[in-house]
Amino acid sequence: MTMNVALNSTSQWQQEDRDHHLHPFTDTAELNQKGVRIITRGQGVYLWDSEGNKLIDGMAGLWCVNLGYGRKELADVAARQMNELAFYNTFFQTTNIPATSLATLLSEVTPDGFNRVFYGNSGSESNDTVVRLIWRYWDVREKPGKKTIISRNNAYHGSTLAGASLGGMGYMHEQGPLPLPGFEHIEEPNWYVNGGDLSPDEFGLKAARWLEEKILELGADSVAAFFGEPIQGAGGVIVPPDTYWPEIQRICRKYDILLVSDEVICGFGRTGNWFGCQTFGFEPDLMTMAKGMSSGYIPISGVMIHDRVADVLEGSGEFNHGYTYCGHPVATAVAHANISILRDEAIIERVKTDTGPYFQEILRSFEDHPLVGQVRGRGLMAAIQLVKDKANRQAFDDVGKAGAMCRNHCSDNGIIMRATGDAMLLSPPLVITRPEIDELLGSARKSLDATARDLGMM
Ligand code: PXG
Repeated sequence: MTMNVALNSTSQWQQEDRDHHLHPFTDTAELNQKGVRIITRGQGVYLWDSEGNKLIDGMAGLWCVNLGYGRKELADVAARQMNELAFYNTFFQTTNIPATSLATLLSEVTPDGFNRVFYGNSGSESNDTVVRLIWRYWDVREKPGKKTIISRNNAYHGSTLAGASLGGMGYMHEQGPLPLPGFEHIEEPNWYVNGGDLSPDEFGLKAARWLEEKILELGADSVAAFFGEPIQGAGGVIVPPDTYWPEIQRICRKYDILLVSDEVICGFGRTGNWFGCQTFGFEPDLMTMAKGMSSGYIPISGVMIHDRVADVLEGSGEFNHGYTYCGHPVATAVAHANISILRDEAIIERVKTDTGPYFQEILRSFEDHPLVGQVRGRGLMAAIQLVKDKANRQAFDDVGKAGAMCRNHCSDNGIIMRATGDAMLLSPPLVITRPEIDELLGSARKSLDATARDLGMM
């Protein structure tokens, strides 16, 4: 490899990227024709690109930069830890101080009964770990037939083989053979699309009972766990009705099925509580977390294991699973600093009582817009659903076109909003202030207007 030290312009960096870099979930030919955008700097809720454009990051990177960009404390902690002890493994009866300190802190900020963590490096990896833990759990409980895991259509649980199998994304399964055997799916609790004339609460109960129907179809003796995000993020911020999760929990307990909350997006304050399961009033047996755990400053993830599961596994011999970087000292030190700041600066309380309600209230006012069928969300995550005919909740025929148009207008207006089909998604850093929310949502509204004009709807 040769390094071209003379590289100094956007077009040169784009050429290098074109020649040598394959991007995730990307049509390479299309990107290479267009040229990639190069992000060079971040501070607070703002990003700058290599052309000097300033953007408000309405997506917190990829649902992860909860603390915002440029927190020097985190960089200092990483540098200090790299100098002290850059790496040592946690396999052979050794540990390191940041890994144990973080484990202790996690037991304090997670709901009661969660006292043990198993570390990983990404949400996908930790979801693989959960699958291994669940299979092991039922073997130890001498119910080895309980192996099937149920999750939902349109869920996103990662991109490894287990993650993609747990997920309910048809376009990922198509490039399989996926899902792997033993992964089953039920319909998502999407009231706007499937609720018909039912009230949200009635629909929530109906959607939860699809789980019971599936369990009865498969036989409870074969079902190990149900797996879900409190709010489906990548699927389009699908907020379940309030009746949904308590009923799911009742069904899981009735049939002796483990309940897993994938907190990779909802965890660490996104919905206004530390964890999404607290916002929706349920008590899972296992939780996966990543993203906000380090605010994206460094890769790290974890599985929190409730005492009722951990106590069964403990004393059952060796669990033959682990990654080189489980409990990596630099990653755990940075995560510890991040979580300490979230707690000490009461950032999550502010999302719950101040910025979250303010953000949601302004967004709800967008429902008067000709292009907007529904606004949904909790805390600092939301979706603006674009529709062709709002009176009849009718989607556009060419799904994704309006969303892509709106996303491009957002970029022209200095904000980053992500489009999932025709749902515009928002998930800004949790440190966003009221004036910054005004700026973000003012530009979002302008972008909706421009899209509606393009479509001849305004
Ligand atoms: N669970 C959930 C709920 C996620 O959102 C993962 C697991 C996997 O995490 P890793 O760290 O392995 O990526 C995720 C990731 C999008 C988008 O387009 C969302 C994710 C990843 C990439 C793109 O919204 N979420």
